[in-house]
Amino acid sequence: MKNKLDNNNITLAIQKNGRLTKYSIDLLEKAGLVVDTDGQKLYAKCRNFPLDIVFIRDEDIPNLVETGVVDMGIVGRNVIAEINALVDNKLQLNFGYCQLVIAVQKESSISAIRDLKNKNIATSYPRIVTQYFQKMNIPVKIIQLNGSVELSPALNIASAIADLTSTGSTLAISDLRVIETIFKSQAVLISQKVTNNDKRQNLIDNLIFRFKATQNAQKFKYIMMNAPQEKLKQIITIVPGLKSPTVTPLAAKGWVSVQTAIQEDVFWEKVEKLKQIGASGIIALPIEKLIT
Ligand code: PRT
Repeated sequence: MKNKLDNNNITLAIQKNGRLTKYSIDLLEKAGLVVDTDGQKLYAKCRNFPLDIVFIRDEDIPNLVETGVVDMGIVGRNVIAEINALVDNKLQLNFGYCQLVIAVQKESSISAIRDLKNKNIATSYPRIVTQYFQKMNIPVKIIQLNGSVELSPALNIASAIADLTSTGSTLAISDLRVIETIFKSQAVLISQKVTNNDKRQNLIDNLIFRFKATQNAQKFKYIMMNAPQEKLKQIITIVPGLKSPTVTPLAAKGWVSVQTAIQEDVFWEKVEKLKQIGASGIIALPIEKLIT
């Protein structure tokens, strides 16, 4: 694999086959990077940026980044914390959200963390869980399992589990109930702590800049509307835009067209207000990139 990569290119490791794979590729595409894969999905080349992508199991990514075998990686925060990898967390990526929770059987008498004193806890995350219970000053016995952790209370292997959850359906199906959330995670972009190569560092910074512009764009919509000119002041207060809205007169007397950026999370609330004061013909468009 290595000799197929171009040494002048920076390398990004993403999960080979799992929950983060599609989101990671989507992120590259949204940032305008055209990726040619060899079909075997071991590595891919970017056609319009000096970037090679390698597809790897997610638990191997932090070490490869830490040791400089690859320049960057996309991986869950949970994996970095469990491995205790010394890497730079460059960007939260807003996907791969999950939580590491302590759960017990629904009918268990255990209701709080302190009830787990001297009990067995099954988990695939022994480091994070050990640290948590040490911090809480509660002695427990950690049973490390690499799969099917949710079955361990029913099999009498453990009184509780510490496992990742996103929708909660696996816990529900296994008749387990959450008593505590001990770690929150999402996918992050990581790079080596120190790079002595300025050229590579420039490329890394450039790539991060593109990802940020893509993320910013997703937080906003571009909005256009017709409005009575006399309401313009009120409209600017509701949707001030990045600096201020673009305002152009309409052929219809006393009317203007207002164009501006609006934050996605307050979109409906603001549109309601705009309608109430007389704005009409409101059109909202996605923004592809936003450089602030
Ligand atoms: O296969 P590979 O070695 O690459 O790793 P993997 O098997 O750990 O991969 P994968 O794809 O399962 O997880 C990759 C990353 O996705 C994790 O490291 C987390 O950062 C993130 N993630 C987000 C999750 C979940 N959500 C998640 N729900 N990882 C695992 N789960 C599992 C959980 O362990 C449990 O078995 O999903 C089950 C519970 O899901 P819900 O939806 O029923 O709550």
